[in-house]
Amino acid sequence: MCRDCGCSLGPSATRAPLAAPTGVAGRIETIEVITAILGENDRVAAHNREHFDGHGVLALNLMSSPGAGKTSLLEATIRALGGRLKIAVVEGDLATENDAERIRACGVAAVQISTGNACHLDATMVHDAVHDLPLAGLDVLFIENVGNLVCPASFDLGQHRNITLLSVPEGDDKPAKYPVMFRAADLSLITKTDLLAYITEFSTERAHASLRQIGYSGETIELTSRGGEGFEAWLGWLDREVAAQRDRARRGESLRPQVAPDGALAHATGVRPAR
Ligand SMILES: Nc1nc2c(ncn2[C@@H]2O[C@H](COP(=O)(O)OP(=O)(O)OP(=O)(O)O)[C@@H](O)[C@H]2O)c(=O)[nH]1
Ligand SMILES: [Mg+2]
Ligand SMILES: [Zn+2]
Ligand SMILES: [Zn+2]
Ligand SMILES: [Zn+2]
Repeated sequence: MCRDCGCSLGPSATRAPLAAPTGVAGRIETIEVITAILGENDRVAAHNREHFDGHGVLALNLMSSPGAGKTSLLEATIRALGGRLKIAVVEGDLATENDAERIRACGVAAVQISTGNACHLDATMVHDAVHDLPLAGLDVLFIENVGNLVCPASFDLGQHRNITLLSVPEGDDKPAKYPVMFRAADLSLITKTDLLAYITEFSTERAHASLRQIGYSGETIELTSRGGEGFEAWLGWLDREVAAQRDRARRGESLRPQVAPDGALAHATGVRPAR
């Protein structure tokens, strides 16, 4: 990605250590540190997005709780597209190379980020992962975030769109319980709908109502990674977004997704932002 940009952001060069001092002065100091980190994160995210825009690549951030079906969706999407769109994937997990290996087994380039104990991806991790990735000719870069229904929504990675998955076994009340992540979504996917026949407590009507209740007004698609009508609707969304990104790139425009930075503050300090 950064071959000709004179990038000086070497691996993890921008990550400041996170101190955790105590007391009021310590809290204020911690908030200042977090605010600086978020500012730095936004700068690196903008750098990533400039590269994506420069090549007309659509970058999508997939978020959900662990196991909601992000990697399965990607595997099924790659197979269904049959090479029609050129895809690369960044995988985020605390540990293992499992998801990247699953994607590579489908014939697509994948870079695994192992975050260690970090429960979300940040822009520097994504930058380091794609620094050497050739973007020319790529249509879509999927970034599969760490399975976590809370703080991934608080960090801009350089993506254009956020996609949040809600799987049937999780229950239809999850948007109401975890509103930050669902509110930040441009597209919500209700996944594993093949299980509706067995998990009869899940009501898709209640899931839609739960999304409306938190003020979500984006599109929602019900699907299973086993294929079918909903899956076709998802592929249609993807095609429209790829075309829209190419148009934006031609016009020299960009698109920043919704980010909820307050969540990062609360996450790292225990301090709730004032309402
Ligand atoms: N029945 C059914 N099972 C699914 C579907 N999608 C995924 N699964 C299963 O759900 C489990 C988790 O799927 P993954 O795709 O690994 O989920 P993930 O969100 O990538 O998980 P993490 O990366 O660990 O957060 C696997 O056993 C999948 O086979 C689906 O549409 N229907
Ligand atoms: Mg996964
Ligand atoms: Zn770089
Ligand atoms: Zn660069
Ligand atoms: Zn986190």
